[in-house]
Amino acid sequence: MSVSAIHDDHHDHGPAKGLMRWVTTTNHKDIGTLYMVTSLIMFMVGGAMALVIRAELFEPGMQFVDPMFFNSMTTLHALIMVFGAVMPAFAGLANWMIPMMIGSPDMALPRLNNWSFWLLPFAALMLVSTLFMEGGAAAAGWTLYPPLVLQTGAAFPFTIFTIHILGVSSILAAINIIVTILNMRAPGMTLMKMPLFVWTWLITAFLLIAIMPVFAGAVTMLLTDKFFGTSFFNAAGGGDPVLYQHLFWFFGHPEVYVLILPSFGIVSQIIPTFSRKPLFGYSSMVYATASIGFLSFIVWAHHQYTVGMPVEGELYFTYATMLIAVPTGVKVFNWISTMWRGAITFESPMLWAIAFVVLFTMGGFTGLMMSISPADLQYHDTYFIVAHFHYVLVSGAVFAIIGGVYFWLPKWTGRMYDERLAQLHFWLTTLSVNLCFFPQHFLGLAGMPRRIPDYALQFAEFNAWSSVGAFIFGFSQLIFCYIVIRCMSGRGEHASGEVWEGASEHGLEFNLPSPAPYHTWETPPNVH
Ligand code: CU1
Repeated sequence: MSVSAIHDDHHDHGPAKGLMRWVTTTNHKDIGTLYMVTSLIMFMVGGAMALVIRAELFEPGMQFVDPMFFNSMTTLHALIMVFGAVMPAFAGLANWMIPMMIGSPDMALPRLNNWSFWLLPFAALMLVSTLFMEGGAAAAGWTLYPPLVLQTGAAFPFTIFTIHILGVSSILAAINIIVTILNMRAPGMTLMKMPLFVWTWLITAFLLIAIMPVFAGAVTMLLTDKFFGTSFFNAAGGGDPVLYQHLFWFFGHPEVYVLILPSFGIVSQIIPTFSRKPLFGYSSMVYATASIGFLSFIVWAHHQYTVGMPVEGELYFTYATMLIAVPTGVKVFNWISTMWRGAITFESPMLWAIAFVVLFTMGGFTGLMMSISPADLQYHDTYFIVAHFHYVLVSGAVFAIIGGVYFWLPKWTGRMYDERLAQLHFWLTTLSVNLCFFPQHFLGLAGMPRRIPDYALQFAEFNAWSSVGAFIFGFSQLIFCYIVIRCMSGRGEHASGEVWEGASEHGLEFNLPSPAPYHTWETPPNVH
């Protein structure tokens, strides 16, 4: 093809318009937006399911739903929040921010990028559609343990197919992120100059590539046990259901770090900006993230203390798990040291970041309690576990994501969000998240099991408080939706080119060589 033919071809078609622009886009900012919007929608869908759960648990007895539907809600709430809300939000932030943070014109593999996004909404739709299949969703909890999961109905193979598609999507995105970071950095952008968000995502991407195939393998073994006569997890055929737990948690424990490491990165961008100081202990942050990533692979059986493993195993997994508190502590101290004697201001992104540090640390402490195997016999499968992981994932991961959205939304949309509404959103959310999840610690310690639609009378009061908190939390997010939609639809004050001016030389841009494309927020001209 001659040069003029290429030119003519370009001239005839031009860039796609309307819906086709979004379907065919290979632009990292468009794909980032698609991921973020999908994440917000799934956050609201998964949140609605949480409210069904909390409505049923508002008082003892069965009021609104039958037990099987309740089980479907707990299962789908978890799968949707993990795979449909939090992971896509991180992928969206990665798409928007990583190329600009490392001075690259786009992701390294733009068409693969399009494909890894578009797998997601279809997988998410199929997952939600299992609710309407005969027998309801595969209601065995998000961990899909056999033998229970093998008793679920028509939804079972569809749920597994959904997991395969989500896994392919995650692996492709992870490959793209690694290739981009390793090959597309601007001259002078050495690895140890990269903003922390880029570092945390690089390590997260390696975790994803290592664990998703394990999960895919484990659920495929479930599938063959049910439909092709194998007995991997069937004791009657020489298998062992505990084998599934080992496979699942070899995936599942690193997976929870996939859900938190990018949050560490976001918070490490926000805190220096609003403290007007460089991040304290940059290299120790990088090594701490890498240590957490490594340790996440060798602690999985702390989820299985009650299966009757040898005492040596319990000791090993207890000590190995406790070791993770060391690099995590390094991070928390680094964030505090960054704020120490800084000229701190409390705009919304900073409020979310500070709340993250406080509340995530509390979730970390309860995690430390659960790591002690003899004590865990008491906590196992109780609401204490539910309280723990919601502190880590809601006031941890979700808070960091929301903080990141407030931090970067003005840069993405060119509009400043409404700071007063955003402060209202922050305080309503922070108070209600604690009202919702703090009493669940007491419920768990008093012996209330998780994943049940009804409970004994003595648990009534804390459950009522928890449900009130959940509803305030849920409805407060409508404020967030309004704020985001307002900026996206081009209403509100114009944001300046240097949104967090004064702060910015010391914040996220402190490492960029100049002139950095990041400052202008324009896609460099060679892209389109
Ligand atoms: Cu774990």
